[in-house]
Amino acid sequence: MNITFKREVYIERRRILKEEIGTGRILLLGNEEASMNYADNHYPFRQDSTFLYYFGLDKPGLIGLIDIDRDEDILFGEELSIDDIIWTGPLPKLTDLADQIGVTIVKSKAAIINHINADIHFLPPYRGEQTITIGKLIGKKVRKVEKRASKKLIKAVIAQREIKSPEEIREMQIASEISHKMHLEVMKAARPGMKEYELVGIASKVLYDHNVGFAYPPIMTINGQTLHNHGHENTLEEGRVILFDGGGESPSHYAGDITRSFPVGPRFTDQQRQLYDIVHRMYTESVAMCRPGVSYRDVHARAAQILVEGFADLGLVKGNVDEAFALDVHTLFFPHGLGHMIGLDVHDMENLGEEYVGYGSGMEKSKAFGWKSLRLGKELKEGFVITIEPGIYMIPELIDKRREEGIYADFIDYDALEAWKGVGGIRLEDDYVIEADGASMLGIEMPMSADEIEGVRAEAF
Ligand SMILES: [Mn+2]
Repeated sequence: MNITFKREVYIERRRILKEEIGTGRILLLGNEEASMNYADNHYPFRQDSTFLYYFGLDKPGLIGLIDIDRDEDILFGEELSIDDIIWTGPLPKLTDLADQIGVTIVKSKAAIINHINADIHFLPPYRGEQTITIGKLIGKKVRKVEKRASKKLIKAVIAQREIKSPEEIREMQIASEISHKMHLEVMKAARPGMKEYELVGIASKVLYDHNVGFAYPPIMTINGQTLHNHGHENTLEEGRVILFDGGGESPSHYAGDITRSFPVGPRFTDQQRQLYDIVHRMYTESVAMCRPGVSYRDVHARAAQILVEGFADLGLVKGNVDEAFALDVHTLFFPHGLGHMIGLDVHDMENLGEEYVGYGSGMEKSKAFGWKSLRLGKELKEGFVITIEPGIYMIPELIDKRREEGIYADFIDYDALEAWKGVGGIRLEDDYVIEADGASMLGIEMPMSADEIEGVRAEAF
C-alpha cells in the first residue's frame, strides 16, 4: 500500500479541520471489505474518500478519531496475527503506517467506545455496515443515525476538500491522462461489427496496464440517448454514434471522468455532425466562461441557450429563442446538468449531500425538470476541479410524451423533429481545474472537434 502524500500533508489537513470544528471529537470511519455473493468473496476494496483524505491509509478495518480538546489523532485497527499473515504475507505494522501519516496513537478497535461521547461529530454513512457501526457506538437505532450526522463537520470537510491543492491536482492530472489515453485507444479500435463489450475490454486493458480501475461503471453505447446505459451487448453498426463515458482512477484514487462521442464508421452523418457541432460549441463556450466568481448555474444556462440557438438554426426550435429558453425547451434534449465537482470521488463528496457540495450559501437547487439534475450550481472558486459535459440527446419517448402533452407546441417544430428522433446521443466531457484567470483542462491533448474526431476515425479504417 502506498501513502500518496507526505506526513505533513495529513497532519495539516487534520489541523485545519480541528480549527474549523473548534471543540469535541471527530469520528471518521474507514471502509470495510464488502461481500459480493458470500462473506469472503469481496468487491474490490475502495477506501472511504474522506478517511483517505485525512488518514491516507488505503486498507480496510480502520477508524480515525480526532479529539480536538486533547489535540490527539488516534487510529483504531488491529495488528496482523500469524493467522492473518498466512494469507496476506507480512505487511507493514499499523504503528509504522500510522507514523507515515503523523499519527502516534494506535489502539485496538475495541477501545473506541471509550472515546465516544455526546460531543461526537460524524458524517452521514452510505454503507449499511457503517450505519450499524455508528448506531452501536452512539447507542442509537440505525434509522436515527443519519439524522445525527454533523452538519458542521459536513460543511467543514466540503470547504477543505473542494479546494484541490497543487499536489492533488498533480494526481488528478494523472487520472485524466490515463483516462484520455483509454479514450484514444477505444476511438482508434472501433470497427463496424464489433460489440460494445469488446470496446470495454480495450478500455479496461489500458487501465490494467496502469494498475488502476474505472472510477465508475463505464457507459459504452451506440444508444447514447439512454443516459445511464450500462449494458454493452449491442453490435456496432455503421451510421450510429458511440458514446463512451469512462474514467480511470489515479493509483492514489483520484477520479477521471471523460466522454467522447464518435461515429462507428469513418464519418458522422450530416445530422450527427450538426448536433455534434452544437455540443462542441456548448463545450467551448462553457470552458471560456469558467473562472472564479462565476456561478456554474450561469454556465449551465449559457450552454442551454446555445443549444436553443443551434436548434433554431436547424429549424427545430421556432419563435423567439429567449422565450423558448425561458420555458426550458432545452431540457427536452439536454435533461442533465453541465457538470459536477470531481476529486477523490467521481461525483466528489456526493455522499455529504449535493445541497452542500453543489449549492449552499443561499443558492438552492431547482426542482424543475432538467435543472434538478444540475449537481453543481454554486460560484466557482480557484482550486475547484469540475467536469464540463454538455450533451444533446434525441430521446424518442420523451419527445413523444412532450408532443402528446402539447408542451412547447409553440416553440418546437415536432413534425420536423420526427426525422431526428433516431440520431441518438452525443456528449463531450473533460475535467477542468479552476485557476485565477480561467479553466485549464487536465489530461492530454485530445481530438475534440468533429473534424479532429473524423481524422482519428479515418486513420482507423
Ligand atoms: Mn461526469
